[in-house]
This record gives sequence, C-alpha cells and structure tokens, in this order.
Amino acid sequence: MIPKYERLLLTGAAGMLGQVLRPAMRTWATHLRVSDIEPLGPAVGNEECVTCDLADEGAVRVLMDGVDGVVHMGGISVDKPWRTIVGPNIEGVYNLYESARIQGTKRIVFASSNHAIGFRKRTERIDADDPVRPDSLYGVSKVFGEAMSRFYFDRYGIESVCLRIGSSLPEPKDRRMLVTYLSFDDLITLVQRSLFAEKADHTIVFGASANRDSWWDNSKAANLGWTPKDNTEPFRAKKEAEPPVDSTKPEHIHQGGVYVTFGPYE
Ligand code: NAI
Ligand code: 15L
Repeated sequence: MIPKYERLLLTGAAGMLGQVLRPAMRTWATHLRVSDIEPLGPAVGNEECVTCDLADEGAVRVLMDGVDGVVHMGGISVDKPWRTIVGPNIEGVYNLYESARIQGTKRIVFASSNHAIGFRKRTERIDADDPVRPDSLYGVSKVFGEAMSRFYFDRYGIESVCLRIGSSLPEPKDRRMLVTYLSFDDLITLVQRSLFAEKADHTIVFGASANRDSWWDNSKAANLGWTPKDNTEPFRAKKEAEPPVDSTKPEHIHQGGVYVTFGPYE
C-alpha cells in the first residue's frame, strides 16, 4: 500500500461528491488541499483552501504545487452546450495533467462517468476494454479525460484511476438508478482504494454499488481490491411501485438514460 500522501488535492470540493469526500480525505494525507471555483467555506484541520478556475492554466499550475495525489471531481457534471463544457472539462483536464507532469504528481483519480458509455444498450454487459459509446457532449468530455489520462500514463508514467461513476446521490431517483446507484459510503471506499492500491497503472472502473442487476463487469479493475458493500434493495419496492415507463423509448433502452436525448444546443 502506498503510504499516506504528503499533499492530496481534491477538486470540485464545493460540489455534491466533493462535500462527501472532503472529511474522509483529511485523514489520507498530511495536507489536504481543497479547491473549487465556488466558495469552499473555512479550512478545517489540515486543509488548505484554494479557489481556482480549472480552465485557467496558470492558476492550475499554482494549485498543483507540491501535490503528490489528486482526486479530480471538479468540472461540469451534466450535459451542457459545448462552449460551457470545453473550459472546465477539456482545457481543465489538460491543465491538470500537464501540471501533474511538471510537478511530479504520482496518481490522479479522475471522475469519469457512465455517460462515456451511455449509448450502450441495457441488454449489453460491458467491461472496461469495450469501446466507448458517449451519449452526450458531456459524455464526450469524459471520454477525452480518459484518453488524456491514458496518454499521460503511457508517455510519462503518471498513474490514473478513471471512475465511471453511475449515479452517486443520497438515494436512487428512478428505476434506472436501481442499477446505476453508487452509495456515498461505497464512493468513499472506491476513491480510497484508487489512491492507495499498490499498483494503478491506468485503470478504468465502473462506480456502482453491489446492486442486484448490473450492466458492468469490473473484473479488469481487480488490482484496486475494491468491494462495494451497499445495494439498492432497500429502495426497490418504492421505485418499482412508480408508474411503468415506455420501454421502447431511447432513454429507457440505453444505459445513459435521458442523456441520450439531450441536444442539439446550437
Ligand atoms: P457537482 O456539479 O455537484 O460538482 C462539480 C464541482 O465542480 C462544482 O462544485 C463546481 O463548482 C465545480 N466546477 C465547475 N466548473 C469549474 C471550474 N471551471 N473550475 C473549478 N471548479 C469547477 O457534481 P458532483 O455530482 O459532485 O460530481 C463530481 C464529479 O463526478 C463530476 O466530475 C461529475 O461529472 C462526476 N460524476 C458524478 C456523478 C454523480 O452521480 N454525482 C455520476 C458520474 C460522474
Ligand atoms: C452523471 O454523470 C451526472 O454527473 C449525475 O448528475 C447523474 O446524472 C449521473 O451521471 C447519472 O447518470 O445518473
């Protein structure tokens, strides 16, 4: 196991998942640097708070100073027009990886998304080596991040774990999320294993709890040694009591759900 980090960076710390991860991550490093473009509140314990726009190359260079590990949650987290996505999710990812190269950062945990493969049908079961099928401009930006992390591992040896997170929120909102749900506790252990597994190289892992049904095979991420503990059975009866959906509609045929219907924007 990699020893405790000297300085971990959490981007997107003001967001939903950033707020979940922030307290846990304080114990994983001597210093925890938390960052967002939005207000972060006061620094707690070993924290350093840095407000930063990921699209600002110079600011990201400073943000990454002295950082040996990153959990990259920051960016646009839903589908939007391309001009909104391109700064945080495209330029921002380049700025982060290029700063990591200059800085000598060892490992990055990149919040990818199920929307990198969202045009896969729900009848398919896929693993991390199956070709991507982004379902939206947002999904395309996550595929870009996965490719950037692959390149920086092959060329410069910076390890990355790309988390294709399903649906991580307080509880599943609909029937699809009975399959895609990732509990907050399972998210925390997934990020912890991604940071501390002996060897990460370049790993893609699907982030879902131990739900009864799954579209994703995580056997190629066995190196992480991650075992989710929660599942969606406590929510099943309530979700299945809701009115039936039209299963012939694209949003119910595909894994990405309603994202397959977004756009065009221009
Ligand atoms: P969120 O939208 O609550 O948090 C994202 C954070 O990034 C926000 O606090 C926002 O201010 C920050 N941000 C946006 N643009 C920025 C910029 N230019 N510079 C610096 N910070 C910026 O999203 P959430 O749910 O916390 O997701 C975290 C990450 O996980 C995102 O990258 C998202 O795409 C990914 N993800 C989340 C899933 C979920 O179910 N919650 C599912 C799949 C992926
Ligand atoms: C995501 O990538 C989004 O960040 C989140 O808001 C959810 O929509 C999630 O995917 C999902 O697919 O449920």
